[in-house]
Amino acid sequence: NNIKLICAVSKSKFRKKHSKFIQYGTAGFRTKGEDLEHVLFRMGVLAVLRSKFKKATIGAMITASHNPEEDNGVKLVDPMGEMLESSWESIATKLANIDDEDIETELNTIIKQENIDENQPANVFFARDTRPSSEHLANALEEGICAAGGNSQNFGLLTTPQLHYMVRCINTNNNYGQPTEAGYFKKITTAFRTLYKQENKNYKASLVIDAANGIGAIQAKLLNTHLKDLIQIEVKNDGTSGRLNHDCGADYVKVQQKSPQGIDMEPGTRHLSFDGDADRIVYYFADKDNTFHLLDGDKIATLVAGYLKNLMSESGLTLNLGLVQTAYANGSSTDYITNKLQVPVACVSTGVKHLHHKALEFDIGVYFEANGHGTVLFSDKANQIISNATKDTSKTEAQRKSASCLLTVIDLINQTVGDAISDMLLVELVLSTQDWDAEQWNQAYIDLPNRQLKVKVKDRSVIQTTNAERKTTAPVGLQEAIDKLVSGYLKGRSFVRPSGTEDIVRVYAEADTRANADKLAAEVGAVVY
Ligand code: NG1
Ligand code: ZN
Repeated sequence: NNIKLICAVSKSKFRKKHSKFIQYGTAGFRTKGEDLEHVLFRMGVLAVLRSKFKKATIGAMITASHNPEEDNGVKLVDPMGEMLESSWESIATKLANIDDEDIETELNTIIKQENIDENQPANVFFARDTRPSSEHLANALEEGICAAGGNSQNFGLLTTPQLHYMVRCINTNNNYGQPTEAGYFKKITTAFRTLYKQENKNYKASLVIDAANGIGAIQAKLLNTHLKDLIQIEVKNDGTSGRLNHDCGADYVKVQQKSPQGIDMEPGTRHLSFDGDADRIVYYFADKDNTFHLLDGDKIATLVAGYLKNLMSESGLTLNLGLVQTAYANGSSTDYITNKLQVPVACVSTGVKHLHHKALEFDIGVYFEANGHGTVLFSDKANQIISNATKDTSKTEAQRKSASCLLTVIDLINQTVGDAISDMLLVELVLSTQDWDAEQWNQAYIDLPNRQLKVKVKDRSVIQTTNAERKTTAPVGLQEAIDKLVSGYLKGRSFVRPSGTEDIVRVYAEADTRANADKLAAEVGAVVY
């Protein structure tokens, strides 16, 4: 049977070569690429079991996102393109860490506990980013799938959100789109072409992408072939010389608050950075005095929510639109959403799955992490109401037209997960519609100066948090110490939390001035340490 074969292949080719514990965290497994071979084999096996369990195609993406080039990772994708259900995260962690000898027993336990029908066919879609270790790890995954008796399709090099899209397509009988690279581009570029406004005064149809020397470069260049008559896209840090994520990419630009290496900022031009697997995006520009301005996930979320709210009102529709953020959202953005946009805003714990989950509570849920990971979710009800409105003869023609526009916007958005390419087209669509340049977009609100720090501690798990990570409950006295420091600053806010992806504690602080934000962050960092 399959389990005997799995154990035989595991013993002969994919033995566990180290005893480092590795956990399926918020972004799957993530560590040094060289430590992952047996994990990938085992995840191939687990993906097959998950596929049998769900009676659907499961995805597996090999990437470590914005981590350094020598790292790698893998995450499983559930049938609708969403992240793996949390209850299976611990199953994955256990299977990845047990000794070679215990695999047989463990697999039998999973099959029994989850009541998996072994005769059910299984199918796994997988893809990888451009890291040097990714191809080898993809082979290990494929051998796991194969040994477990599953079918698979290897998509080669894709962005993370593209793989999520493929999985959703296949499991919805291609109603969501064709599960191919060409199908992906066809869906989003057709929608974009329908809506994009070409004649503009302020908005200029050109932009420069920092592709973090990753997979985003390949895909952005492909996008370019579809849209070159509409918009001029220049791809920098395209992997031909620099190292992946090294002094570039969305995480670098967001945290350092400066332009990446390899980009000469021309005042006024819209620049943007993807991360290593192109599920995050941030914009930035230099003003006429050459001052750097960041347009991060918060600015994207507010731009998009404002646009959708307008379209809804122009269509004469009252749907429940909401925005989801984390504690890292700039205080000014939250004020703006609440007081100016008058859209309800929710705050949840860090990690896309929390945001995604919360956004499902709205008819239209916009979610973005400040770091640029986000998307928009349309409920079935919203889809139906918008679609009906396009044909509703009791509405004016203008209202029906706005409803059609809204319906097309849905096709532009990758609802499975944050997608740098799709988010970029959405931003470009909104800016072209408003005829705004970067400066006008930026004027919506002024970010409070803020600072993020990483603090190395002996055991980060001693820090426990509550209230969407905005307060600590342990160790004793820490929160009181932070409160005391914060009270000394105008517009001060600060929180600390253990990272889910790195062995560090993150400190965040904002205050009225740059110097004060830096000072508050340093002071809070010192009490954590
Ligand atoms: P951690 O390391 O838990 O802070 C980081 C990001 C998350 C999310 C995950 C997954 C920040 C502050 N944190 O998590 O938002 O993107 O990585 O990639 O940006
Ligand atoms: Zn990423």
